[in-house]
Amino acid sequence: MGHRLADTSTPARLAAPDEGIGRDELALATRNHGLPLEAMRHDLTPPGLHYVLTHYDIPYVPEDTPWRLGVGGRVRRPLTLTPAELRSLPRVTTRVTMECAGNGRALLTPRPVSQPWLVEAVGTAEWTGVPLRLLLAEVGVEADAVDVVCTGADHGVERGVEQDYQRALPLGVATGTEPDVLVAYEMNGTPLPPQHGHPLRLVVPGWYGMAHVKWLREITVTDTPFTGFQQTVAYRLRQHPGDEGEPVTRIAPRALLVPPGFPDFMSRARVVRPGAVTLEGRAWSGRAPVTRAEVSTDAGQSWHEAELEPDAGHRWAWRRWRFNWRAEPGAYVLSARATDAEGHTQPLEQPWNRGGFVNNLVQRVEVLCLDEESGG
Ligand SMILES: Nc1nc2c(c(=O)[nH]1)N[C@H]1C(S)=C(S)[C@@H](COP(=O)(O)O)O[C@H]1N2
Ligand SMILES: [Mo]
Repeated sequence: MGHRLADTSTPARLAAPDEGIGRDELALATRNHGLPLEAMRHDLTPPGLHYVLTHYDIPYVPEDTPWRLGVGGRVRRPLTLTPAELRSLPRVTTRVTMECAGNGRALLTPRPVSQPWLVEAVGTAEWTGVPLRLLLAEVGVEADAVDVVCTGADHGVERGVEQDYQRALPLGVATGTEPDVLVAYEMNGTPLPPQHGHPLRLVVPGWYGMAHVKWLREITVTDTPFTGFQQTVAYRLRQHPGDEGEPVTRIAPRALLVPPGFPDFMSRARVVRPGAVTLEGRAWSGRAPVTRAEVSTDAGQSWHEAELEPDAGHRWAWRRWRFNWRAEPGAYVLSARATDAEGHTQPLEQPWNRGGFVNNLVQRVEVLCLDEESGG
């Protein structure tokens, strides 16, 4: 007798054709939260409005908790550092748009059952910390090193596998300078809040959220590719449960609209009055700089060039775009589409995979333009 965890080979579940969001998805959706899209007006997402995703529990780390970051494995001089010691090392601040790889999942058919994001799993912050490459240079990586495994302090069970949250970066990414991967201790100039990884987290500009390990306590250099759950079971693009699948890495391009006008409480559909309506939004890509944003007012049948705000040099952050729309009475579906310097853009057909990852299908925003100039 005794209790056992579920079979470790359980694949993630797909919802049945007419199955609504269930209690398990609701429980995730109330713990984790998205960016209210109107907050995309801010260049930097204000505290508390940045999206949050945590697989297990948020660790309780009061101020007087002695925290140690170990750096070891295939290195010549293993190190243990306190957050205070990290703060005395050279610091870098980078503005980064972070997005969950599962963003857009709940819009897929069939729907993979997991955190049911619509399109709001994104935020932009300035992260301050020590470049990971400096720490790795300090410890002296052995010649046979291949992966840098990052371990968080949170612990849980996922599809039957009990685990610490762990993700690896290839050595070349961990020691790269384009971008600098950071061991961050500040978000927007203040110590990390609990939900964003206090006291230390990894920040990997341009990569989907799963790589940015929060509550970072251990960095381990390995001489074999890391095969942990979050690397080889989760976060892979699979059509069938048995596929090996491609790993999820960098953020695919996406543009979103700041919702125009005002909302209907229940449907969230938008209402505008006839006349000039300035549409605005954000566009980003972790693969190459965004070079183009387009807008459609007819559900993606025709596209118009939007004006991208001047490049302010924040390569890893979203860019604002604007478009002047002349709204006439009627019902519309508004969309926006980003293209980056490598020509990656967004599809009009859903890019489906079993995990519901990297779904950058163009957004659809239903808008009703009223008949008269003034409402009642
Ligand atoms: N230790 C730990 N790090 C983690 C996670 C986690 O559950 N545990 N979730 C990851 C995922 S899937 C995402 S999308 C981002 C979310 O970061 P945020 O909550 O700061 O926005 O954190 C990543 N880092
Ligand atoms: Mo995520």
